[in-house]
Amino acid sequence: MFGEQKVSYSGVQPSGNLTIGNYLGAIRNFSEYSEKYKTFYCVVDSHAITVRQVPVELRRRTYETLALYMACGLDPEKNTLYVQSMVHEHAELAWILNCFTMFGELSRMTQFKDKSARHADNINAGLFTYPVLMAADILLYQTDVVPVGIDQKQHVELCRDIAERINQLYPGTFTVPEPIVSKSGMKIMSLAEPTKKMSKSDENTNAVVYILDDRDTIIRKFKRAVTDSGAEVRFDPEEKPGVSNLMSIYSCFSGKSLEEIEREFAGKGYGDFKLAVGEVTADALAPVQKKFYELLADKAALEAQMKKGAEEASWYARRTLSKVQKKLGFLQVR
Ligand code: ATP
Ligand code: LTN
Repeated sequence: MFGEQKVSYSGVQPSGNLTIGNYLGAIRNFSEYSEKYKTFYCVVDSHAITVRQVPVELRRRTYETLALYMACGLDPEKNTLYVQSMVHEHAELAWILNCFTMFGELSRMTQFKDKSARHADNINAGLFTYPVLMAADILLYQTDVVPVGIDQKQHVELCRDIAERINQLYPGTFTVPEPIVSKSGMKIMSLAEPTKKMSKSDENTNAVVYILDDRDTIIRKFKRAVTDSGAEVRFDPEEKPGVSNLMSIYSCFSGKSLEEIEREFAGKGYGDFKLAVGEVTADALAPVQKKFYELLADKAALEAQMKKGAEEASWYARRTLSKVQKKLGFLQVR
């Protein structure tokens, strides 16, 4: 809550090409709050360097992620869209929150366990304290709701614990945020291993549908998707994880319920179904892609947006940071 206004906040890392998992689980849901909430959506480049990045690619993806936010329907007049490293208060509040976060809490984070297994040669302190920077992002804006995919729920819950701990010591410091996980796009699975999350950092690009894949690629990837034995299009994530994942994707893009989909494909084979999933996905992404390429062609306009977004965000961030510093006993002699 900032004044009378409720706040929605979320972020996406510019660490790879964005997938339909990022789209359905996160970005598509951001605009739901644009009308009634004060909304902040951030390109979290500081989070991205917890795993090694190639500088030219990080730069390119930072532009691309901002352009994708806008192409996915986030109007910069109604939402504050900005880049994390351009607002230095994030790093400053993160340090303070580090001093209120326990080693044991961070050790329990599943993303840390997964990522340190995947990047065993680079288990840096930033990877470990990643959720603290994320808590700083959220708490700086006195956020009420955080729309994320299910994999990020644990981080938002840790953020709540940190906020409550600080509020107990220094009452009224932070709004305690709530994670909002959309039901439909909760967790889109890999097309090759449907028990694993579809992830932009997956090395097998055939397992992942990117928002910017062209129509033929999308249709080919779905055609090749792993399905289950049998031939029945039925939703059963335990017994039929492959088909169920495709049904969720089809449902998200077409707006049809799972029952409607079962009826639509009763008596038809997996081939027809997979083609339909590919077509509906390609149709839904086509306008997003068109808008994206238009926006990306004008770098100067994107940079102007980054500047404007960072100025807007800084105003809010400065107020919270200065409030926290005062409460903690830091001098504010200017
Ligand atoms: P990485 O592969 O680098 O770990 P990622 O694909 O998980 O990245 P993030 O930038 O960490 O992407 O996530 C951005 C947002 O997209 C988060 O809210 C996350 O929960 C959501 N998200 C990511 N993948 C999926 C998925 N497969 N299904 C639903 N939501 C997802
Ligand atoms: N950790 C998140 C990205 C992220 C984020 C945030 C999401 C960074 N800061 C604040 C919501 C709110 C992820 O998607 N991996």
